[in-house]
Amino acid sequence: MRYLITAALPYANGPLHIGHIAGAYLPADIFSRYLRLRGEEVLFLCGSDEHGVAITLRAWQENTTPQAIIAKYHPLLKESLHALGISVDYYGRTSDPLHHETAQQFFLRLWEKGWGEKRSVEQFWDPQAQVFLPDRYIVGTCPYCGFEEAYGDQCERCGSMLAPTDLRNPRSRLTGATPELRPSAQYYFLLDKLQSQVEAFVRSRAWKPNVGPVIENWLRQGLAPRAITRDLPWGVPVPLPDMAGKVLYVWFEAPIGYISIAKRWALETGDPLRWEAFWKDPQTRIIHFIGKDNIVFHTLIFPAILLGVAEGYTLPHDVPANEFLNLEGRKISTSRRWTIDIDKYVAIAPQRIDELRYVLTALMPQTQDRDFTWEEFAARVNNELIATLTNLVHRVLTLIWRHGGSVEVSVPAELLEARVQAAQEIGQRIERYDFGGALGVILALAQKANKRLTDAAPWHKSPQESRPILAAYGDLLAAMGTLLEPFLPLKVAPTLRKMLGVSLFPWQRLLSSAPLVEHLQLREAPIPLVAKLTPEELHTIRSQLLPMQEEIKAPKEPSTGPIPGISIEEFQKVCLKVVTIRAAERVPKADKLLKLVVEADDGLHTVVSGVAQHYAPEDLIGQQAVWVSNLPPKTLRGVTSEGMLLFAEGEGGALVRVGPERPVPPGSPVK
Ligand code: B3M
Ligand code: ZN
Repeated sequence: MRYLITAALPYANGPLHIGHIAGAYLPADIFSRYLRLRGEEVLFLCGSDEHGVAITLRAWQENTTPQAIIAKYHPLLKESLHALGISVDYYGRTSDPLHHETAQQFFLRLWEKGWGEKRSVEQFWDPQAQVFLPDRYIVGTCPYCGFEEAYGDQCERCGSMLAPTDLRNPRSRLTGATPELRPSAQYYFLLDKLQSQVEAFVRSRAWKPNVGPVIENWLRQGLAPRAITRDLPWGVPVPLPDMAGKVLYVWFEAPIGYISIAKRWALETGDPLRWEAFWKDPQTRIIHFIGKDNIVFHTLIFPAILLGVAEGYTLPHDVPANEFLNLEGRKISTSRRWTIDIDKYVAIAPQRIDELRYVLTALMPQTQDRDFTWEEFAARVNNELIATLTNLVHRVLTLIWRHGGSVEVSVPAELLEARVQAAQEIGQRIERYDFGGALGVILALAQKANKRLTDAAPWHKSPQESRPILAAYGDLLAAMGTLLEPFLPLKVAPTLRKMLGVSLFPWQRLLSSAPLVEHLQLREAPIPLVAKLTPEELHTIRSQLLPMQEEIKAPKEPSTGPIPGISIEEFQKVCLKVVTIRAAERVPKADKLLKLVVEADDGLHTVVSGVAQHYAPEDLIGQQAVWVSNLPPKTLRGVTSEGMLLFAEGEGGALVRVGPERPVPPGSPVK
């Protein structure tokens, strides 16, 4: 069987974090490696998603260009995946001219086929920033529940889906300015006309239990026409003369990257048409690994595009989306710096990559959100990877080494049978995308073998007596060298094979009860597969990766001494007001500081707040806070702060904004 495996194309505007890896890249890699061992033809593709509004706006906010941002992150993403052993065959990018051309052809073809429609729509324009604002960059009052800080696409309070024009009192999140409605022409993809074709496709597949209901939900609401062009300066230009200055919507063109990257790969192999076997042969299975937030685009919209162009493209065989991985009980967030970035982990712990793969597989959010904690990381490494797996291998090999380094392998039939069954189950679980479960089977196998070894206690016996005991383990250890390969391919599996002097077996061999090896000959003294993870090493790793964790470990002691009392008159000298935060940005070269512009009853004021590690600027814009207004001005890093905003100190030193329970007019006194 031929397979095209893809993993979500990461946005080239930030590093990869552990959530991305556990969500899409590691499952795609384990799956690909397993298929290759089974002898299947596999092409595993990925690449950078280099367009979209997030990159454009970030460039705008940081006073740089989208090109500068992708020039930094495209190589970083590629290197991070490589360092983690994610075995992509080709890593492409959507700024590739071949991608632009391919996406434009798709657009034109849909238009030709009658699936498109040009519509004039009114869109919000930020007069200060001189840009059309994407839906999420507009806030205003929700028409359903009255929440004053609803986003242009959704109200976070009542959950209603919104269009930005539904908002009362709309404001730009970029500048705080009142946006103006301006007419603009956009192309719509008439998804509604393809609903029955898409439904027929969806019903012909068996989806993962966490994916099917999401799809059904969208289908129930009905597929609605969607704008597939945008007024943005950065992206794939719309290939029509009357659309100058507009680009294709990123979610329209990015999935087409799976095709254009296959074309680029084929070109580089010297066989330019080779990609067609992966995209146009119905025998090929196409499997997209993604996170749950991308489900609709991969199961409905992209298939609709493929159906719409009607050029013989194969529809996905499966889209095994994962849920989210949280970090120490909180949602991972790059902008709030609550994250473990892969490039940093790789730099700090290059010798511990398989360990990270192990833990991320064990904690993979396959059907529900999971939580990564450093405590669990250490426990899994020490108790499972070391105390179980490494210990088994080490005990057996050390004894063999002591007895001269070689042993004739002789395995009771029931142990061979147990290995066959385990290999079968591991394969079946991988095929069901239950990677954590598959790894669990290997661990259970090692646990049983460990117990048998402890019970037999060969180290108390003479060489003659212990030899047959050790001989029974040869087959299992040789099998482990291959069973572990999809999961721990960088250090653990290859080291084991090297120590045993065996190579990778085709998966098929593991499914037959014929012994894998007849004789084991160790060439060098065995070393532990995984070195013990000491508390000191763990401390070094985590303190460099997540500085805030240190605060969690040692919470500030509440002061216990007597609190000097003040009179009510003294307290009333403090002038507290509710303000609305209208603008927020980082203070350059200051990790902790945000410069905020707040609105009070007497106009705008600038306040510098030490909360940059707790809030992303855009999350504060539009929020209300309590302001101490009559402090003397203070200059911090060249910015003069008028007064200060109040934040509560939560668990672990987390700073939490203090504001009124319901919105009040800016400048309202707090008494
Ligand atoms: N760039 C990744 C994300 O949503 C998005 C995936 C595109 S896959 C074609 O984080
Ligand atoms: Zn609402």
